[in-house]
Amino acid sequence: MCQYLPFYCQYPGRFIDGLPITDARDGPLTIYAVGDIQGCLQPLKRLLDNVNFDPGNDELWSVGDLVNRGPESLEVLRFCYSLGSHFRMVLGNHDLHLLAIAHGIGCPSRQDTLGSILAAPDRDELLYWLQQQPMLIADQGYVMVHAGIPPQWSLNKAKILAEEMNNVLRCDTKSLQFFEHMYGDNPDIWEDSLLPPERWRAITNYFTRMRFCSAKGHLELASKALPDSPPEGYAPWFRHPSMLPPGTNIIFGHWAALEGKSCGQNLFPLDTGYIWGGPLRMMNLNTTEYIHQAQL
Ligand SMILES: [Mn+2]
Repeated sequence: MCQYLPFYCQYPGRFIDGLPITDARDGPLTIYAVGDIQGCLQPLKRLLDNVNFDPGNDELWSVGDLVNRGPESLEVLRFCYSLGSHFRMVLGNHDLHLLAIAHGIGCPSRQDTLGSILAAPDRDELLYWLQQQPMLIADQGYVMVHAGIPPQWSLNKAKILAEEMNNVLRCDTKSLQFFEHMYGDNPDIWEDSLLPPERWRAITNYFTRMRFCSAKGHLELASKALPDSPPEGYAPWFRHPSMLPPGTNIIFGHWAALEGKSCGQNLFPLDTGYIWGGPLRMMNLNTTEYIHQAQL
C-alpha cells in the first residue's frame, strides 16, 4: 500500500526527501497522524495513551485545525507546542482564522471558541509558533495537507507554492497583508500569473478549504453538498486525474462529511468529525493502521 515503507523500515530514523537524518534517537520511532482536533484535547490524550505514545521518541503529526469549536483550544495548542520537535503539523483554515483574529483582522463568529487563547498569558509564544507552521509536509513517504492538492498541480509545484506561503507567514509585513486579504472565495481558479494578495488567497484556499473542484481545478467553496452528490461540473478534488506521481500517499483532513470512508488506495482521510459527534481518528504511519477514539 505504501510504496516507501520498506525503505523507511530499513532505517528507523527520520528522512527529508528520502535522505536519512542522523539524530540521537534509538529504539523504534513510530509516527502517528491525527485528524482535525478542533479544541478536543481529551480524546487526543486517550488515543495517545492507547498507543503508549512516547513523547521522547515517537512523533505526532496533525492535519491542522488544532483549534476552534471544541472546549479546549488553548490546551490543545499548549499540548502540541510542548511536544517540541516531536510534533509536526500543517495549517488548517481554523488555525489561520485564529491567527487573523489575533492580528486584529478577522472577525470572531458566534461559533468560535478562541477567546481563551486570545486572553492567555502565553498567547504570543503560542501564536508565533503556530504561524511558523507549513501548509504542506512531504516526508517519510507521505504528503500531508489540511484539505487537499488540486488536480492541476504537480507535487513539485505544490511544494513550491507551500514554501511561498511559509515565507509569507514568516514575514511581518507580508503576513499582515496576507491576513488582511485572506477571506474570500475568489479567484476560483489557479493561474501562474496571479499576484499577491489574490495569489496567496488562492494557494491558501486550495490547501486549507478545498472540497469540490472541477477537473481543471476550479474551486467550489460554497457548496454544502455531500461528497457523493457534488454540484454539477464538480467532484471531490481527489476524484480527478492528478499531476501527482502515481501512488503518492496523501494524508488530509478538513472534510468530516467523508466520514473517513475510503477515498482511494493512497488517500488517508483523517477528519472523522469528532466535533460533529464522530470518532477522532489517528493513523500509524509506519503501518497505515487507523486507531479511533469514540465520543467521550
Ligand atoms: Mn478545516
